[in-house]
Amino acid sequence: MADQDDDIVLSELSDDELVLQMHDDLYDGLADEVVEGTNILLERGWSPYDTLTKALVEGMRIVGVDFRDGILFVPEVLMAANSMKAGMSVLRPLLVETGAPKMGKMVIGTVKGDIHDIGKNLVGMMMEGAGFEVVDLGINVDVDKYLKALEEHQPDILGMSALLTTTMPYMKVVIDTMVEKGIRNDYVVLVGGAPLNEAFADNIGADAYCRDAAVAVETAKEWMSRRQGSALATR
Ligand code: B1M
Repeated sequence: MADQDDDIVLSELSDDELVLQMHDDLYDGLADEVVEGTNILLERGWSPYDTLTKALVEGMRIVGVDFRDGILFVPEVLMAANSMKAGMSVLRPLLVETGAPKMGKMVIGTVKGDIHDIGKNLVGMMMEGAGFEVVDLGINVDVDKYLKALEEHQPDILGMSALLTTTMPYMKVVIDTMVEKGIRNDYVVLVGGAPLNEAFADNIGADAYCRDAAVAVETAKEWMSRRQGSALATR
């Protein structure tokens, strides 16, 4: 693969060829090439969102399939993840740059036991791009850390991410603790991550399940306008 890649000049490829090559480069953990491809697509007038979803997220989806099927292993997937992050770092300033007035505040973190952060980071970026202030608690966040952050930052929204079937039940631990402390209804709780679905979100008492970062933004906006509506109604 490396010899073949040495001969490829990314800037000479058509858009479609370049996107496919970026999927390969992401798969092979070639961060510099992924960054170069990302820049080329942007220079050609691609939107940051299309570049993100069609070149990077789709590349990571392919990695996920081969990881599941035992073709790729953790070290290779880590390299792919680092390449994905390298591409995302080019897009980040473009996705978060916004003249929009502040929409609200969100605290977000990946739950305890889980170190997957690419999806969470993407959600954070897109939320910032939509005008939300985002406090990112990182990965492996336990209930105490979530509660401390809620108290300290007083957000409108709590976002939780989980990518493992073994860690998604921890979201319920956090929500149940919020109920026990009488603060559950002070916040909108949005959850996301590949193994979740709407039924799970309902079941654990979250306000909504967000399939992807774009849905997270739309859902957050809807909940903010509902909250503002009910605040006005009670005045
Ligand atoms: Co992991 N891993 N992994 N992994 N990994 C999965 C999740 C897995 C599905 C792979 C597979 O088998 N096909 C599988 C889980 C199986 C299961 O639970 N049923 C798995 C496994 C098993 C593991 C380990 C246990 C492997 C091992 O050690 N044997 C281990 C667990 C470590 C741990 O967390 N304790 C592990 C480790 C790793 C790496 C470290 C190598 C790496 C993570 C690097 C990193 O994140 N920094 C990794 C990766 C990269 C993946 C896959 C391949 C890709 C995840 C990803 O980044 N996707 C993943 C396969 C897959 O998901 N198909 C897999 C791209 C990202 C943009 O999508 O994260 O879904 P996603 O986020 C989306 C939406 O879900 C949503 O919006 C995002 C953007 O659109 N969303 C939210 C996510 N969070 C949200 C929060 C919100 C709203 C929306 O709040 C409001």
